[in-house]
Amino acid sequence: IHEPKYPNSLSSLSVNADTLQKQIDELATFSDSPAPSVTRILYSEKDVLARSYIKDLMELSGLSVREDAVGNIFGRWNGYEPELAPVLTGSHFDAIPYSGKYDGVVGVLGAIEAINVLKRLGFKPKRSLEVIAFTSEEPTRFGISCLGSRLLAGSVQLAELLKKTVDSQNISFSDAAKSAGYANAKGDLSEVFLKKGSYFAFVELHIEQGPILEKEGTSIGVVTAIAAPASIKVTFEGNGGHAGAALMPERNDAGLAAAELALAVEKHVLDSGSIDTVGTVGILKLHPGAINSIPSMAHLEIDTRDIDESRRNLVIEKIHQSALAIAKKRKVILSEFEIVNQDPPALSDESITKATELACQELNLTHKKMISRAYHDSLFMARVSPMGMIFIPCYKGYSHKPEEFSSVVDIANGVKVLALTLAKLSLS
Ligand code: HGY
Ligand code: MN
Ligand code: MN
Ligand code: MN
Repeated sequence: IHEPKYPNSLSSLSVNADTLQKQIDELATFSDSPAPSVTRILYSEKDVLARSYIKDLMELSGLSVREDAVGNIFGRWNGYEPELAPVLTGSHFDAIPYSGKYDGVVGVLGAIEAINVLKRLGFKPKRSLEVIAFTSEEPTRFGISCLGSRLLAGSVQLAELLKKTVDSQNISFSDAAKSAGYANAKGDLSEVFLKKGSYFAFVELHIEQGPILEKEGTSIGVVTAIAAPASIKVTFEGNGGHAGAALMPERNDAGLAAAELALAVEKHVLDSGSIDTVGTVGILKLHPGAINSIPSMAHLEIDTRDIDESRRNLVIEKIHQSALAIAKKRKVILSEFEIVNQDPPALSDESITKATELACQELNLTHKKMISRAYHDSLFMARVSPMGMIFIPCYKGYSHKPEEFSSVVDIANGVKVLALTLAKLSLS
């Protein structure tokens, strides 16, 4: 009865762009910082509101909704061969402090709209199509990036770590999860793990977060690989003391050790000789944090990435050597040097990039292959499923700040390409 039927009336493929924009704007109001900035932290009240908003939209689109123990949200449209591995698409909806409203969100709300597009066309999926909204792609609350997708990818290490992880207010991961309605997140998180082969394909729609597509006037980026991210926590401890009375030769200022290490990070990154190596000290905290007290403790968090994993690892090694040398020279204690994550890069699967390129051709949209310098849940989904990503242009490449912006036309293009990519994969 069911003939595999690829949408052939492409001209009638319509995205409800205004509605989608309204949804993006509405989701942005669930924020702990004032507009135009967005701050939405894992398991906060605003995060919970965003979750119900997304689940409601999934249900309105006729998807059957379920959540796993940490709150990854799935919405499923059953195919006519429901025993086949489904095609999954989605992104995240948490937002780092004072960021924008498009990062992640475009790939969640856009995925639901892609399903709507296909339904309006009368498309019938062979493989089931599923939308996912991932839990905590951003590392803001517990210092762990891609928390939901890392677990889906079967990270035993993370499942163990989360049993003892606390946030900066000393709230445990399981208590935070419980407060958001995920009481099962206290036990064995291995139930979140996906078996390899659970999904036929995973596709993520996302803003580029870089300037290339906009600058070149290209509509779609077809991602071929995702750069390798790593993050490191460092703490120096000294004696502290009175900012007036303690003479300079007597001091071992933990804050100055941190300042020196921050500059060393920049130096080691620049010394790699490649423009693809980047490093950032995005967190630098001094204790006790008083103008007239010598810092007795300094805490840094370092983010470093590269498309070349071994080159990035060399930078990490050099940062470690510098931390040891600075501690020795400044007579402070290096009480913590913890590599929180040191992830390899991921490659897209050719079957998915091909489907996306074909979709662009059919839609007459200009496109180019590119790498992703930002990381995404796709980095981890690639471990359990063939993976692909679709990028759309964003204003000046701005991201992780309130000025982040993608036009409604670019978003609609992304949704169309996603819809056709899903259709192709569903029928294969
Ligand atoms: O930091 C990243 O690359 C991502 O936006 N979370
Ligand atoms: Mn982000
Ligand atoms: Mn993102
Ligand atoms: Mn005093």
